Amino acid sequence: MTPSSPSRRQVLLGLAGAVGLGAVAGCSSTSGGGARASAAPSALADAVRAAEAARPANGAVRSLSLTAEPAQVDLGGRVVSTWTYGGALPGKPLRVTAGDRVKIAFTNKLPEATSVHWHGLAVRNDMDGVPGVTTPEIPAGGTFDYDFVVPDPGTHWFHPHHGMQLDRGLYSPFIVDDPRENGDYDAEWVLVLDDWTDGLDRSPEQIYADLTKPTPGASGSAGSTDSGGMGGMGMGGGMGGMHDMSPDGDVAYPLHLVNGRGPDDPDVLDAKPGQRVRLRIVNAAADTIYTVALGGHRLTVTHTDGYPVRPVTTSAVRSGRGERYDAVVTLADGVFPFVAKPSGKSGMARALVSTGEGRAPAPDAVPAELTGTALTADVLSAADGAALLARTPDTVQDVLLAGTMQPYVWTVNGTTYDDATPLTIRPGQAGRLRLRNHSMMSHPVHVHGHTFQLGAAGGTGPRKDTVLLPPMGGVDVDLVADNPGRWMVHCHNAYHAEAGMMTRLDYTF
Ligand SMILES: [Cu+2]
Repeated sequence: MTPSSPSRRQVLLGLAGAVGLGAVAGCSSTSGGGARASAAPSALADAVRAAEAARPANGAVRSLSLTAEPAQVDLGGRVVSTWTYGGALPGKPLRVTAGDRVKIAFTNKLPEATSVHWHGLAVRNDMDGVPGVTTPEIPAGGTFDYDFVVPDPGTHWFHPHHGMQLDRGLYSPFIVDDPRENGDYDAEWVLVLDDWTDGLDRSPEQIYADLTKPTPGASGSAGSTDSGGMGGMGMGGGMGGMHDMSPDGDVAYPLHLVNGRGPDDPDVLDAKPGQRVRLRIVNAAADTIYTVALGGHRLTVTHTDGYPVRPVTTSAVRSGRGERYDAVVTLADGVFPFVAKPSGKSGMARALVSTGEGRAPAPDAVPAELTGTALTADVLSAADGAALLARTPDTVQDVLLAGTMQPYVWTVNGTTYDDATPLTIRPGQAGRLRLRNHSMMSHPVHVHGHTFQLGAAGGTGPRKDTVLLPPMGGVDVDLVADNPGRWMVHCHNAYHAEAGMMTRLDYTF
């Protein structure tokens, strides 16, 4: 029941007193430890308050409640005990309008501490839900009142930022409507993808323990993490066969889900032929990249990570963990499989789209749309008005990802999070992060509190908060330091993050 490694927990707890949002969070500053503090607490807290006050608000206040709790869920014929938001899988979507101030009364009914991170929302730093860095962890039985103005329209989601809890059932969509968008479609569906083990096989904590267990005879020693070139490549044999020998994930899951249902008893989405439907596709998986397609249809991708792109029509979309893609589709007459094929892994997840008569395709039917080249974010362009203003970066910093399967250690800039020296930026600066993958595994890099633009600010790349780096791949991303705080920059593979592949972007004053 201890989700985090002792060392990281100690660092995080130590940071709680040291990093300086104490004045906002109501903690008193005590002892330091871990990564260095780089801003006076009061300056940062003042800046966070000022940024919130300047955030465009529409005056509406939405009071919501949210509970994390153990529950039994039906995965489509298989009932398991897991942890959920509100007893549902996925948790019921939260839906608000950009500019709303939301007050979310959160109750933790889990048997251990947790937190809620609002993935994709550039909220005030002290509501970002990273225990010990931005927000206190919420103990078992505890409550916390989240309170922030929602800045970013689009398809987002929320999940814990605590140990391996994300790989249980703790995830929900967070849909933010754009009052300026007229919505040229008849209906919309949220499709949440997930890789599932809890209650069917090992727990996420056991998987993590197995991954990090020293393997007799393995080459390398703990801490030698810069040999990244061979990291993860074909080294699964010693891991009890759990590794799929693929660069796209470390864990073989017994089940893959769309909207909490396995392929044998899928979610059925009803519509009428000819209707235009907006699909909001959220990859909530801890370790799995999915390629998604709707049999018999082509998808017109309109957004990624909540931001509009110039529409591109494609047969399939490849989505890394944490990414979101919105697509519009005009539905034909019949019953069609919406399939999410896990990259490099066996099995598949699906939902059914039903607009009329017809027999449901077999659970293992693979739509022809999945066999072609799937769209990835790098081919998308920001829609008009969605790009950052062109600026020469004031600061350019490297984010080098490396690591190995044996030992199971994943690093940013040569260290695990315990020893990280944060990236830094000053308020108002334009920053460029040179994301470089020096390993043979893919990594989805997620930046909290900001959306970056792929390529250069003012260029054609899409705005995103999570970008999937292929093995040995890289991309430059630009962002604007308009949301002061201490922000996580990390791999959104939950196992890699837990094994150290995290750093921070700290504002300095
Ligand atoms: Cu990773």
